[in-house]
Amino acid sequence: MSAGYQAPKSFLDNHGKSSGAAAWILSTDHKRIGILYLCSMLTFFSVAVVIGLLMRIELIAAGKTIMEAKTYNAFFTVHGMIMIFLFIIPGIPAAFGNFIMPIQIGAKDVAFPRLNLLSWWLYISGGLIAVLSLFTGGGAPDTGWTFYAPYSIRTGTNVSLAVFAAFVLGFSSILTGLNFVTTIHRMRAPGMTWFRMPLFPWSLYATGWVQIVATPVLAITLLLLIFERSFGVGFFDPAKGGDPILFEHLFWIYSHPAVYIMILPAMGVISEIVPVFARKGIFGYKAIVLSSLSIAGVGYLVWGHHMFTSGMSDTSRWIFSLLTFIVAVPSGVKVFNWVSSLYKGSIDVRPPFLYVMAFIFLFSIGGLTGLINGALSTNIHIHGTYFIVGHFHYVMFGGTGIAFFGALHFWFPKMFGRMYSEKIARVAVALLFIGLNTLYFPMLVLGWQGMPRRYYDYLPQFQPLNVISTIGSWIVAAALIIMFTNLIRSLFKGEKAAGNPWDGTTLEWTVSSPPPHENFEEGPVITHGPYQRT
Ligand code: HEM
Ligand SMILES: [Cu+2]
Repeated sequence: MSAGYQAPKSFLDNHGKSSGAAAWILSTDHKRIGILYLCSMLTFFSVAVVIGLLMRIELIAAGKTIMEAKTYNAFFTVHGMIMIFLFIIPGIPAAFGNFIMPIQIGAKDVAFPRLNLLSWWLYISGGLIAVLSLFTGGGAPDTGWTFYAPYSIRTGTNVSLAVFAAFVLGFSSILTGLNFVTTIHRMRAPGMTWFRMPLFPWSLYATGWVQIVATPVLAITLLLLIFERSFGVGFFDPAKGGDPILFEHLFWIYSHPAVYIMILPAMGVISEIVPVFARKGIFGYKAIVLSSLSIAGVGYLVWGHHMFTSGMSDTSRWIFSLLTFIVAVPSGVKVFNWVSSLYKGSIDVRPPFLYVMAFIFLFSIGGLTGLINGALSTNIHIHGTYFIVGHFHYVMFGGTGIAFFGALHFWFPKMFGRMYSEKIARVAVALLFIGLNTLYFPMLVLGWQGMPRRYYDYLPQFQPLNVISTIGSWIVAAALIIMFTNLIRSLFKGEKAAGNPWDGTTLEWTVSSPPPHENFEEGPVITHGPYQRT
């Protein structure tokens, strides 16, 4: 319900009237905040990609190639921290959720526009603190993004500040979740019942609850770690009677649900693109909604699958393993529904749809290798190897990253009012698909053969596959450069976009591109489901 909503009038709340830098970073307009997030996230992402490329160059040959072992340790830590906390967790909700979701539900803004701006400020502050941690204290942290005790307590590097950065970023995430859950409860247009709501807001709703419920656990864990480092209180340090396994439990009680914060919005994006380009409704709308909700419900119960080799009873091991298999079912349901939606559709293969195809393939490899991790016997064999690195890159980059760039190509005309070259976009996504497989598939094989993760060196027999993987990283880099050049160029030179360039059916396609101040000339009234074509 948007009744009673008053457009803020002050300079602080300037809804997109002025274009100075101050008007941007002080704007409470959800569309501007979405673009702020998008630009800042892509900046951090680019830095982390460069670090990834440097790591891959180090790994092109056995022994020292371009950096010291200690530098490599700092690199995988910083790369992981940026990719997780500054790119993939805020990711789709903060950029596209902010810009698109209020329009999709027929609202003028989110429920708490000022809180929304605060979330971005916390995000930027967290990012800057993380950068500061690289150059202060003992220098860049070298623990891996997981900050496992007891090493994280003893290392001389600046773990405390890095952990504090993650703490601040966690607050940003919680506030975004609160804001979106409230918005979706309170601000839907008249007539938009729950089951007339598009699937992207549904996915953000499920994600919002996970952000609210799980992230405080991370905040507490990180605070305990800071206390431990500052005052030696002895929660996690075995030398003081503490328990390092406790840290792992607390960490994964957040960080497994966090993978749903990463993947649910991605699934939401795919569920929007599929019906538009298949030119028919979505198959199993309610099944998709329920699978999002059940992932958000059961996802808290499987964290132990990260700790099968850390020492726990056989009973808890098989229970965690069983639950892991159960939580895979709803993801399977979604893939089934997307593919069924394409059946007998008159598919229009445009760039956003190519991202969907890439997503379904890459995410399936990520998901199926996840089952190999979830099975007890195989887990023990591949624990701590490159198989894990291959698996999570397939899920995070091949899944969420691809959905992020798919969303960018889907909503770019809406957000910026310009079209990009579809020909160049096709080249970029094809190259990205080839590059990702060349980069990450060898990692699965290397891990299976026993190459451990987080080392700057390896046994000589692992060299050929490592060379292939490094070549893959250059193909990915080329694809990203082509993609961004195409998009940035079209910001200035692209053809003007119509209100509904893809023939979509949800509300964002009923307004101009970019959408007007406060989104709708007249508040919409909803009379049917989101993907109905007449
Ligand atoms: C061009 C793109 C990328 C390249 C070349 C790359 C490469 C690498 C390499 C070489 C490692 C270290 C493996 C090890 O020694 O254990 C690594 C770790 C990691 N990467 Fe990437 N990566 C890329 C993109 C991404 C993306 C998009 C994400 C997530 C969204 C991501 C998340 C991570 C994480 C979480 C780690 C683990 C860090 C740790 O062990 O603490 N990477 N990556
Ligand atoms: Cu997990």
